[in-house]
Amino acid sequence: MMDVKQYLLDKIGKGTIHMALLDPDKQSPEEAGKLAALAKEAGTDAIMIGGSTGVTSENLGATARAIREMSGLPSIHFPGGPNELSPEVDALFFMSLVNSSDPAWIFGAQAYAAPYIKKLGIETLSMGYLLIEPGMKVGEVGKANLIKHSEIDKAIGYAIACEMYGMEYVYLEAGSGANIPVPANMITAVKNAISIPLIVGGGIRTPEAAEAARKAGADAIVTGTFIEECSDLNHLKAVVEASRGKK
Ligand code: 1GP
Repeated sequence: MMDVKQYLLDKIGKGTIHMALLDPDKQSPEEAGKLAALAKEAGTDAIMIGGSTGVTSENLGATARAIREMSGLPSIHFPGGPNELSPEVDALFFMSLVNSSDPAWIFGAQAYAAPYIKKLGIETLSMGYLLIEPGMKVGEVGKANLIKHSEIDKAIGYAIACEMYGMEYVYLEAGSGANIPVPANMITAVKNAISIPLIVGGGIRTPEAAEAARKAGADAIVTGTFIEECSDLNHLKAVVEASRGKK
């Protein structure tokens, strides 16, 4: 069984990594496997699996299996709620939407799912999930008190609190399909305030945006929509390569 935590730490120790997010509701497991293989060829380090709606234990498990068989990359479940779980994934982000206005998204869903996750023996990677404007669908569904681009101190406060709680990662999320990714100055300020790895995602779909997030200090860059829409290996490579390496 794969130790995903160690795998990620080893990779992040060498530079920023790239993770491709696939939504199991948006394509067949076979197509997801093909996309994962393409992403692997482009240099991606891991595949995240998740979506806000339409994810079931069945499509999640079948997608994770196809990713493993067709790309060999680790799959990390990025849950949209407590009712989708599969032992087929290599790890799960055990996450709290820390700036939600609804306790269910902060600790309720987690308390509900935790016994099942334990029973299934899934490796957990604890993560503080912080929603930045515009937040998109996950901002609405998660009832987030979105952090504005000008509210750097607020983002820092949440991130330090996540680290003090013992969380292993902080994720600055602009929301899938965001027209503006998390700004570089916010990434840098948060990165400088914490010593745990910083994940950044939402709205990153060009080499320039990926490079800006990496140079600002992101330890991991997530792209979702872009991977699903990109069939051109060269463009995929350009974004993945701009994401990875020295900060
Ligand atoms: C969403 O941050 C991720 O959770 C990815 O966003 O789909 O905009 O790449 P995009």
